[in-house]
Amino acid sequence: MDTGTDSTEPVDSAPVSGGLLLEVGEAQPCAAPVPATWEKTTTLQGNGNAGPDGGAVAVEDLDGDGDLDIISSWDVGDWLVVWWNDGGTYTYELIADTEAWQLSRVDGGWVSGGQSPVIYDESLTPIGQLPPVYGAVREVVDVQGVGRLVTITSPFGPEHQWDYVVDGAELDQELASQNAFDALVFDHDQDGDEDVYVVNDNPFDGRNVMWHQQDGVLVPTDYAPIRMAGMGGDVGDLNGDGLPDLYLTAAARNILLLQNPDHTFIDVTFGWNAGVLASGKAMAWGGVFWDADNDGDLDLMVAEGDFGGEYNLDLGPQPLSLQRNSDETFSPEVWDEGSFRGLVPVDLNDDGVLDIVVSSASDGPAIWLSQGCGDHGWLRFDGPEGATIRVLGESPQTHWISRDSGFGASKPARSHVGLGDATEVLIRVEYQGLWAEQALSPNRVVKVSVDPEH
Ligand SMILES: [Ca+2]
Ligand SMILES: [Ca+2]
Ligand SMILES: [Ca+2]
Ligand SMILES: [Ca+2]
Repeated sequence: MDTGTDSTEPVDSAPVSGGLLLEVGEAQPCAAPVPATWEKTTTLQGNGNAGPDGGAVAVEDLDGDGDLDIISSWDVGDWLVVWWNDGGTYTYELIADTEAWQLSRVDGGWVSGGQSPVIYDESLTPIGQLPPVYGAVREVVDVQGVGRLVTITSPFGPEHQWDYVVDGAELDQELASQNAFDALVFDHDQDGDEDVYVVNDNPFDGRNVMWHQQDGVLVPTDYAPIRMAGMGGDVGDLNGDGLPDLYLTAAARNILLLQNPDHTFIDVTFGWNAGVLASGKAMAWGGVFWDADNDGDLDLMVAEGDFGGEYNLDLGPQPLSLQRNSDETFSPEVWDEGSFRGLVPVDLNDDGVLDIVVSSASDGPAIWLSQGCGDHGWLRFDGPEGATIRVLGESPQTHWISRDSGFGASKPARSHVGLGDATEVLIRVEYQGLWAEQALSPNRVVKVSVDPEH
C-alpha cells in the first residue's frame, strides 16, 4: 500500500483559498508500522507532598519550546502544578497554592476553579481574580459573540446554582443551572455561531440544557434535555454526516446522542454499546472521542473514577478503557484500574498516533504512549479554535478544532484526523466564513491561519 510516506512526494493540488492559508508540512513516515498499542511510560510525581486527588489536566506548550507541557490541579492540597517537558523529561513546579479542582482554558489564558477563581495568562502567571462565588466554579468557557460563561455548583441548593456571563470583573447572573459540571461549546444548529451545552449533575431537580446563541445572548432550548448525574462530555461527528454528536459521562451509565438533520438528538447508547461502564457500578468523568487506530472511525476513551478520593464511595477500582469502534459497536479494552478523572488525547511522541494523558484521584497524571503507528494515514491540523476540518469524498469526516477534552481537561488547539488506507484526500477547512481546500497525501501537520491579504 502506498502510505504516502515518501517525503519527496508532492502535495497533489495547489490550495484553493477563500481567506484561509494552509501550511503543509513534510510527510512523516511511520518508523514502526505495526498496529499501535499503548504503554504507561510515565506517572508524573510531585515533590513528596501528600498524594494528589487529581482534578483537571491540561496539555499545552506553555513556554513555546515545542514540547507539550502538562498542567494538573489537585484537590487535596489545592495545588496547581506544571510538569515542564524538555524532550520527554518532565520537571515539576508548584505554580499556585490555591484551590484548583478545575482548570479551564480561555482566550488569553486560564482560569482555575473553586470558590475564588484565579485568572492566569497564557504561561500560567496569575493576572487577576473572578469575584468569589457561593459554591464552586466548575467550568469557564469563552463563547464567541457572547462572552465568558462561568458554570457554578453550590452546596446551598438549586437556587444558588447559576451560570454567569462575565462582563469585565462583574458576574451577571443570567443563566440558571443545576449543579453544572461541564460546558461544551459548539455550533449545534449549524447557523455559524457558537452554542453551549451544559452538563448538569442533578437528575432530580434539573436536566442538561442546550443554550442557543441569538443576537449575542444565550437562550435555553429543549434540545437534549437529558436527566443524568452528569460529569462531562465531548463533541464529535461519529456517523460522518457533518452534524456534531455528543458523548456524555455520568454516574450509572454514559450516554451517546446522535444528532438528526432537524437538530434533535437520538439516544443510540445501547445500539452502539456506548454506555456500559466497565466497572458496572461506578461513574465516569473523562470521556472523549478520538480515532485511536487512525481508521477514520471515532473511538472513545473513558475514565471511570470514585468521587472524592481513592475509593471514597467504596466503588472499588475503576477502569481506564479504550472503547474501540468496529461496525458501529464499541468494545471496551481495559488499560488500567484506579480512580481516574480527566483525559487528553494528544500525540506526545510525534508518531502520528494519539497518546493519552489521564489524571487520577490516587496518583499523579499518567502518560500512555503509542508503541507502533500502524499503516493507517493521518493528518494533524493546528489552527484557531472553532475551525472546521472536513474530509470530502466517499468517506466524509468532520472535525472541529477545540481545546475542550471532556470533564476537566484541555488539549492544544489541534485536530487529529485518521485517514485509513486513503492515499490522497480532499480537505476543506472553514473558519468564520473563510475557507480553503486542498488535496493532501497523509502523515502531515497542516498549519491553518487567516490570510492577512484577504
Ligand atoms: Ca449556533
Ligand atoms: Ca453526526
Ligand atoms: Ca478508529
Ligand atoms: Ca503517539
